[in-house]
Amino acid sequence: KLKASLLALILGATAAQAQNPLDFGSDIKTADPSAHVWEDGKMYLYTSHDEECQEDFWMKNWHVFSSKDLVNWTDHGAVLSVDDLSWADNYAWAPDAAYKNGKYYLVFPAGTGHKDRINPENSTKWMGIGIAVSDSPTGPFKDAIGKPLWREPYANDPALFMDDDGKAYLYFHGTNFDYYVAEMADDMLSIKGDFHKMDMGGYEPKMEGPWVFKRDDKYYFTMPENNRELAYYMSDSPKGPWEYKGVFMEQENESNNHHSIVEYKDEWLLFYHRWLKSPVSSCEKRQRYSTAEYLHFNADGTIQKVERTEQ
Ligand code: FUB
Repeated sequence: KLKASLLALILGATAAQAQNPLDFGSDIKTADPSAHVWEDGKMYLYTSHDEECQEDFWMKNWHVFSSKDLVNWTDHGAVLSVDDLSWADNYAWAPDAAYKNGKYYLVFPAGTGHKDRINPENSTKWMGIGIAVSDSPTGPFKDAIGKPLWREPYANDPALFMDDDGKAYLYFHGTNFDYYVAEMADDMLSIKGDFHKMDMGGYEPKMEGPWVFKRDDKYYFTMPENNRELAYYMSDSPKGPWEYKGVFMEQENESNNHHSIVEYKDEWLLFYHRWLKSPVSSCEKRQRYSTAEYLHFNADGTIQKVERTEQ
């Protein structure tokens, strides 16, 4: 509660209003929050959406939430669904967004088929990276190219980083949980050249959801190491090579985590998800909810360890 109260006080709300997990006004289960502050000064979260008591991450749509104070949130609903895609019918997993030249771009993983856990050679599942566009930060978004921008047996967790010079970079993790990067073309609908496997400085655990940000001319590549602990690397370039710096949030409940980091009103914030028991659902299992904490840096630019806020 302490951090939630501080969050509210600093941002001008009353402590009593603050909530963690974030209060979206319903018991909606959201995961993989990608946070962005656009020109109107509001915080926008682009999230994936778990079905009630989900089993196999069969996920069907993406939501957008916005807030002026990080306490009161508006759910703008499902801004894109796999039903809107001609090439996928499932796996609406972790999205990200970018703004360029008056348009908002949503990058997302989606796919089709099934994973056969007993006989993996019978699996038909594949996932690709799509891109959708809208005139509004809250959508609705429309598939911009009618096919995946990139397709692999497993291409997941795209992240878009917009550098100060206007160049956009797309990151994702591929079949072997390696990270790839490419610069986006100026129209944001294709890439310049090819994706390159990034040099992670020789330290390569199994990895998921990348998130890149820049602070004081240093680039930070952050990710859930082993899907769970949030760890980071630093570099002088958005394409690496990257130097491993360590874990800044420990794992919880031996469950996946997926996060984003953004500066807002001179504070750095970490958005991520927790697996928590619903106060109202009949589901016995923990389910995913979007959550936020402050992030603090040391004088040398390294990230201080973050503790989860109590419910
Ligand atoms: O939400 C579905 C998947 O779970 C994401 O793509 C991963 O990063 C993990 O959070």
